[in-house]
Amino acid sequence: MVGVDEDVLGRAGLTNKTVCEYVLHWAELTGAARLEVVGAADDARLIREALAAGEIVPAGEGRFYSRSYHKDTARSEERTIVATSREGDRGLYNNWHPSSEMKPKLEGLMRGALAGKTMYVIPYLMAPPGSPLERYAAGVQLTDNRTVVLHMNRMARTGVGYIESLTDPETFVRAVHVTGDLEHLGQGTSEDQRYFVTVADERTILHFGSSYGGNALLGKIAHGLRQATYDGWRSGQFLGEQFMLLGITDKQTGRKYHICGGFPSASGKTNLAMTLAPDALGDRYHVEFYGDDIAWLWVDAEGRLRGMNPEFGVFGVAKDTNEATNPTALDSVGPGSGALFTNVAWNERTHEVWWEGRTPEPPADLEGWRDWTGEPVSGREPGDSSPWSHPNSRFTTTLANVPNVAPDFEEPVGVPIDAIIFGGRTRDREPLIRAIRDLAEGVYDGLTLGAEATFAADGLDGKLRYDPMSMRPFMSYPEGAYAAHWLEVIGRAKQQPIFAHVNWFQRDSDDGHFLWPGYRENLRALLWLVRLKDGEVTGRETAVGILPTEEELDLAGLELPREDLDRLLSINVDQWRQELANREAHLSQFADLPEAIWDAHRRVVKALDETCEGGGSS
Ligand code: GTP
Ligand code: SPV
Ligand code: MN
Repeated sequence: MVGVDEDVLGRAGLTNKTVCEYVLHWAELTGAARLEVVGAADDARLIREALAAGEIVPAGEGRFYSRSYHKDTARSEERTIVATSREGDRGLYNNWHPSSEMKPKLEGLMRGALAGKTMYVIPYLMAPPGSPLERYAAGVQLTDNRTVVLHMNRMARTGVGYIESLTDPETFVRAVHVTGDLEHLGQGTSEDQRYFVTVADERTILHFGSSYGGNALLGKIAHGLRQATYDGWRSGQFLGEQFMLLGITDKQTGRKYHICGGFPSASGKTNLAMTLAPDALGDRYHVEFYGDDIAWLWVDAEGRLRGMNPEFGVFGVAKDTNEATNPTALDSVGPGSGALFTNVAWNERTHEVWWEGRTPEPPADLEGWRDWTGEPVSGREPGDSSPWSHPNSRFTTTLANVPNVAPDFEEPVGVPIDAIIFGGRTRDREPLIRAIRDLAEGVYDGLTLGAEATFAADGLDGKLRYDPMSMRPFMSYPEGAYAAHWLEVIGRAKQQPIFAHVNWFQRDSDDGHFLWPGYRENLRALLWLVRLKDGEVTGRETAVGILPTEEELDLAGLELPREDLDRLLSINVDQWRQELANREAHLSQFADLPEAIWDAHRRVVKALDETCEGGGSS
């Protein structure tokens, strides 16, 4: 016998028996006082309730703001676990534990945790309806947190209809979120109570101890990446990757290209995916936005590699978003957008929001401004230069709010993929772009993606580390099998995509300035890549890939110092030799790495050896 009124489910139109049983099981275990089935149709009411309860506050017309607990502002990689019943699923990065150990632990933490509280039931779909991958996309999140529901409504397609229309009523992800008593969870100490567990072989997600981002919105990272990656591997059908996805139309030729690619968290996916062409190239090229954080890739019956964004919204980094860097992002959070801001600075008098880099200087009139912790900035000690907004503060808005969203972004068939790029924050060594035609060398390049970690994960900012395919925090099965699955899935495509490694973050070793202006200018590198693929340019072969020559890169309207351009378009052989030695050690940690990847590695080593004695630039 459970305490809740079970009829609520039927009245909400939820008739799927398996779903109802799952909901009632967790209602009983958590001791929830009430059930409420919610989705996008309830958003306006939930906003009113959240405003009345002070969980969110107004932030301009039709926009809202909330702060998260100050020890709950980013993903915790340490506390994130993939659990299964198969020891063979243990990888280097997936923090594997037996599900027989983790499930009772999480059940213990969640037992009784919702006494007196409402359990919200959110049916959702991580795909456009009708997608060939729909059977992997359905889920039902349970949460005790109304603000989490508001985020889910923006980040995923939500509503009873998505779960009632399932062809196989059993194939939904069970996603349970309990916020926990945030002030007493010992975050970051040896007494840490938080656990973010994906029980991948049971398609069950159990997250305890956060109300923030990917820790709490379970459709996004936990389902859209960790679970999807596991499902894609076990079914042999698809890849789930932390990728942005964009389209470029050449108005002169009428050709449209689709490019997807992985950069680690807070390394530029949202900015690239939403980019506009630089002014000087805008008459010819139009860029369209499909997705900024996740892409699922598969090969269709005709042998074409296709990709789609399973998400419905954007959870974007606020820092440095402004009219110059990302005007489309600003438009997407404009008046009436329904956007939610988290952990930025907020003005209690005017309801404006501000974050570092929004304008060159913070607002001059300090009256009413409170920083992300809720403290008035006017009360700060002189010389206190701590940021007004948290470095991982974010905005949440729907894809449809992005002005250059592709007209076909909801097409269930996805889009054909022409190119796959990898990149990250690398202050030296990596040139602006190097293209790779061979599949194994492309996968090898992804596996050896090395970059500086960012503030999107607690306590890692600036740390140099390998982050395979930008999936290190989201990897759910062993890396060797992951590489083999990549070779297998992409290998099926009749038309192979071109690969490339890009780097917008190379710095001058003396004064530290970025050699490349970045943001909208990044399109220039991508245009060169698709021209290379089409055979319109040839580039320059190096040991680590094909680099653009200066003439091939369209630099119209862009002035760059000569030394910077030379550095951006060349490789330093000595640095690369050192890097290749590191890669050998890195790859050796992966069990069962396909021989094709080792062959690719050896080819690059050999090519570097033959480049020139003693090193220097090439
Ligand atoms: P997640 O949502 O965490 O996965 O991040 P993301 O990869 O989508 O990163 P995002 O585009 O939000 O960028 C993160 C930070 O990098 C922001 O502060 C951007 O302003 C900055 N950034 C993005 N692109 C560039 C660029 O081309 N050059 C420079 N210098 N900074 C950039
Ligand atoms: C990331 O950290 O890569 C994100 C944000 O996309 S979160 O949803 O918090 O994981
Ligand atoms: Mn991300």
